Amino acid sequence: MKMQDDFLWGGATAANQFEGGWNKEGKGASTSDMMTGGTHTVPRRITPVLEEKTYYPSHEAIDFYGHYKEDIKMFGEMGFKTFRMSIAWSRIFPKGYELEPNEEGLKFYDDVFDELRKNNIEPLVTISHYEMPFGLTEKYNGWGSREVIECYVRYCEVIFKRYKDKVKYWLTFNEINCLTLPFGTFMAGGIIAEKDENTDKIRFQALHHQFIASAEAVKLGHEINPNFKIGCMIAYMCSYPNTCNPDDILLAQNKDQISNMLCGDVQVRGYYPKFAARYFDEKKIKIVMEEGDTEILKEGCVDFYSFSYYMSSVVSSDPNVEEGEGNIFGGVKNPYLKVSDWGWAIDPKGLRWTLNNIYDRYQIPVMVVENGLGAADIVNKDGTISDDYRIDYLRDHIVQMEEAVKDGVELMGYTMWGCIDLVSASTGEMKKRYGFIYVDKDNDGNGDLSRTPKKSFYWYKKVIATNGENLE
Ligand code: BGP
Repeated sequence: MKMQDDFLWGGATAANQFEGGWNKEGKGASTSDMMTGGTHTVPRRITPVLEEKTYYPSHEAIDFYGHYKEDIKMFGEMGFKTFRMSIAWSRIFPKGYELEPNEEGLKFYDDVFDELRKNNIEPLVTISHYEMPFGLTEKYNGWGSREVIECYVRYCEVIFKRYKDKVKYWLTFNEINCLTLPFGTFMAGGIIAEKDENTDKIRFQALHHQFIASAEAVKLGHEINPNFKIGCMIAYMCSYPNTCNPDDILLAQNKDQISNMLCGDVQVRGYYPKFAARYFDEKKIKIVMEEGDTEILKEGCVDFYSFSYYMSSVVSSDPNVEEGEGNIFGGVKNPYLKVSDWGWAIDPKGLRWTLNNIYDRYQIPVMVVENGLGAADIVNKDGTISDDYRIDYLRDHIVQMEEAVKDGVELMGYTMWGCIDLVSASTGEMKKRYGFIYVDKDNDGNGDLSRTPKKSFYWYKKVIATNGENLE
């Protein structure tokens, strides 16, 4: 099967995981610049001040900052129609609360967008991908404070105006629903919580602030350029019931509602779903809303729904059922699925289910903006990398994506995650590689940063050239 002519094939990245140049030309420290990484520091630590002998993987990352021309050329060679990247907010507003932007930071993205155009690649820009200026954490404790909305909207106004003729596709927040989970507190919210603090309340309040910020950005973006297409981005966590016990079915439904639909509903429909009220009540969460918030949400609905998909999980209501290692989000092991080297359950059919589920609910264009396999690649003696396992993973997912299109889903595009090796968000490692392009760098920062196409590079090139028809 072929996809429609304007299907957006491409790859996805995020500034904090691949850009580097963390303090170059006026850039301020971002929240991710305060997160440790490398073999010896998993899980990642957050250091409120930079420690001298500690390794911070985002500081250099894979230095896209210094290699962007070479990298974009390789994306062009693969035939990318689109490239998903994020802007490092602290490159534009170093502390986050300044009134004037950093011109050198703006200039860098001008150059990147021009280079993409030269290679016929349409940029797809995430405005905030798991980072914000650390200055906003220090001053406001991140998205926990409402003041940050104004800073975000000011940042959006600057980039929307500056790049209005260079960028058409935008995403307001990466995986916004990660704020519904404890691990998102700092990574998605820039919030430093006390060890014993119950973070539910603060996270859901922060989420509300992001909803308002996103809605204001959508409205503003459309005023600046009515042709902008601005989307939401959800980490879709598809959860199966462990058995046909109605308790398991209800548990899976509830998980889908809170983890996935709550955010999609607010951003696509413009209001909180009814089930949220009960959840907040039971959790004793009281969202502080200001006058006018309801209207803002209504006026700032997104144009399309984008999401990341890596795996599925299984939930059980039975306390005697053992939790397995099927997923980073916990859950029961699924006996029908294999897992990746990092324990993520590989489930291509779950992608078809997810696409149908989303489209049935919202009936707006959908895009898969992250999907891929983190694996420890081995460089052969002759310097080649035979990542057949990655090709298998991607092929199986693309097949199911095409099935979903046959089911009727209106699919805009597919950007494979980590199209060039980059730093892992959850572990801070380099070893967990996703790319079509190998980057010579290890967990502790050693390597010459040279780039080498893997076997999957040539495979994906053929997939794009045949518009998804030839997956062999
Ligand atoms: C998503 C994030 C990405 C990316 C990806 C893979 O949740 O949006 O930033 O990192 O997951 O995860 P990891 O890097 O932890 O393997």
